[in-house]
Amino acid sequence: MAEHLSQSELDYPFKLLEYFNGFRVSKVIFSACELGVFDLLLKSQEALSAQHVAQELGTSMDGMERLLDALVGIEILEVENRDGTALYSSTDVANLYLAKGSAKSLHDMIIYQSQTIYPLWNNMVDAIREGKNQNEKTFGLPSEEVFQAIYRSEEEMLKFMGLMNSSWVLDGHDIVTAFNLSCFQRIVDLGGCTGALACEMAKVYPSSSITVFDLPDVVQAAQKHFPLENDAVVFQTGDFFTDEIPAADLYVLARIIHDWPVEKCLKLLKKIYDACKPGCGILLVEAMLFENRRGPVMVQIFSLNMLVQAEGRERPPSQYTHMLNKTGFHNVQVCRTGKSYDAILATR
Ligand code: SAM
Ligand code: ASE
Repeated sequence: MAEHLSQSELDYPFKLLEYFNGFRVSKVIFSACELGVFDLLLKSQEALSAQHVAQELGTSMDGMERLLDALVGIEILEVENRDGTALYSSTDVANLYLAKGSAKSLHDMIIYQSQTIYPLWNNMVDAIREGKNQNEKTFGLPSEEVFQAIYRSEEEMLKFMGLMNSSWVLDGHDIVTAFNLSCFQRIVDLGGCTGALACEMAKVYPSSSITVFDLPDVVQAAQKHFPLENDAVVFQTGDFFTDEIPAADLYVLARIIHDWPVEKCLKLLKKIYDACKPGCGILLVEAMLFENRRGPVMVQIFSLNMLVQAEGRERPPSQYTHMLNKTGFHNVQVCRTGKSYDAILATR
């Protein structure tokens, strides 16, 4: 919006109007993704007309043309004119991140945002009034347990696992190299889900043994639907609140603490502390707020997502440090990666 910089927002509220439109921009990308537009354009290797795309994907010609034009407008697709016909092709970014099969695909992240997070955010007003998540109202299921709601069907479990899995495509390497973890022989990733982050660890620390610990249904689904390329990673099933946790030199908790209120976090951290020997480590992986909570905007918005979907919140580094110190851990080190997720290492 550089062309509007000189005009006051009071004269004409450009930024405000652009923000209002944000949810529609999201849905343009999500819809194209769900319809398979990016997969078709990647596969075809040549620019296609709206009619061709509509025919291949079984949509109306009129609807598809408007969608493709909007995608060109937001610079996700490119267009050229040949003999009066508009021919659409993908940008490199769309091919790399939006097509389903690509190595860096964010397809599963988009599906979850579009099909689960979008309806939840429809109840944001109630979430703020009540100060609690909207799983029951949004999905019509009576459940007090966050993960009972998130995993309300096999299909939903797989979608959530797809979301979790896809984040580490972008941030995994920065997280596992944020600190030198080579001194830790046995690493356990508590709530490690599909094992995506564990796999990144196995690549960087080939001499460490890595165990992913998660609920039985999750481990079963992970092994069936998200086979790992690295057999250095093994799975163990259990409930980290009620069962014994496996012995380790380093416990990883990625996006675990932000799911829960402080009392449950302290309970879990205490349990880990008791399982630790002196010198053992704990690595927290979270999107951290600035200390004064004035950003990053993405993390402020993630924190609202935790309100609408879970029991937790996003926190600044001092709150993690405080919980760790209160539990008995020390040498707390904070590493901001500059990407979405950051890391905190502490030792017993
Ligand atoms: N660590 C993964 C990541 O960052 O990609 C997944 C984070 S996800 C937000 C939370 C994970 O904790 C899920 O895989 C969930 O199945 C697991 N989980 C939730 N409650 C659990 C419990 N009581 N015991 C073990 N795992 C649990
Ligand atoms: C959780 C992380 C997420 C629990 C529910 C969640 C995310 C979405 N839903 O631990 C990932 C990050 N946040 C967003 C808004 O995408």
